[in-house]
Amino acid sequence: MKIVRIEAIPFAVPYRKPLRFASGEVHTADHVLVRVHGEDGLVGVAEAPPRPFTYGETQESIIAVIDRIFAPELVGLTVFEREVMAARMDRTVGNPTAKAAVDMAVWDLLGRSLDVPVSQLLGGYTDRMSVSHMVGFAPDAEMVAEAERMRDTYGITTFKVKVGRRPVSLDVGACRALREALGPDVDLYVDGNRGWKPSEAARALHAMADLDLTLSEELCPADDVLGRRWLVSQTPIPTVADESATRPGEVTRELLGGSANMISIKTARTGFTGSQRVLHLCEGLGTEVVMGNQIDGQVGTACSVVFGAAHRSTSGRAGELSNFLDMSDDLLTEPLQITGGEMHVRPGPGIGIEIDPDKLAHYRQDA
Ligand code: MUC
Ligand code: MG
Repeated sequence: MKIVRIEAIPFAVPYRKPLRFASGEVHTADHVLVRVHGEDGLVGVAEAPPRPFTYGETQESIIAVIDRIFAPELVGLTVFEREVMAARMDRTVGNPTAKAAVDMAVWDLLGRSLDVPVSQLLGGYTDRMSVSHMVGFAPDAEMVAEAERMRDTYGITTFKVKVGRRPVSLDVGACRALREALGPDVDLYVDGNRGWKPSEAARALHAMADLDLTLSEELCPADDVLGRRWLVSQTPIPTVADESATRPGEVTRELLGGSANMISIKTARTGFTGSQRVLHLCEGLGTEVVMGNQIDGQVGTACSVVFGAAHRSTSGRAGELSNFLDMSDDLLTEPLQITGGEMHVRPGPGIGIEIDPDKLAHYRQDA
């Protein structure tokens, strides 16, 4: 089936409560809905979240690169020519979330045209994932209250705590308050979004040595090359590369350079095609992975669970699938559900979601 049209639609949904972290904060989901139209009238969808503080993309830049470069390169190809699509999009450097959304919308269209769920096309390992919730910066008591609410309401027992503030003691205190309130049975890990220097990160990890942290992610910038390598040698906690490892070459560099020993996979930046490349590279190297969150809305979260559930090594650990809960609304006809700490893949063809036309009309920014 041929692709006849690709649309990039800006929309904006306010957050009830902003997410704050070392590299920025998000108050509104000002994302781009990508719709790929097939010649038989079927439409595939996905969303691109602009993260200027991580990838340099904005809502406007995502729309421009899709409208001006990717759509003309891809219209006329069939949904089976995804390798050609990837090669053509890769002629343009950067723009990871724009490329990823186009890729995933094409997979959605492929699944719909075959009447098969994408999760089964990708690997079909299981139909669900455990959920991990990201807790952003706030006074300690608010961070604790949020984690307790997520545990009591949704059954979530894995939490990623944002760290990377100065002074370092703020984050150490927050992690300690969370561990004391939640007890030994929850999994806690930390993500610094490059906020600390290597020496600060080492000091913080030392101060938190009794908190049984399971992972530490991106505590300092990738450009602190030797500092990051030294930090890995200072801690028994696996070091996750996230924004420093956004494509296979970067994954290889971080791992072989000794600056990380685990990788965060985000469908929002590598789509389904690129995420499989990263996953298979990690499997080949014997490296663990975690499904990360690009502060996705429900469309993006549905993509994460589709990919995460499809594969053995991504479904074996809680994926970051819950931060859409802080949005005031979303675009789906049926909201995603988290129960008993788990999210299921939707059973329908493609990604398994439908966009509510009234909600899209209400939140789109170009009408
Ligand atoms: C994360 O894992 O880092 C915050 C910034 C970003 O790019 O993604 C989020 C979550
Ligand atoms: Mg991260």
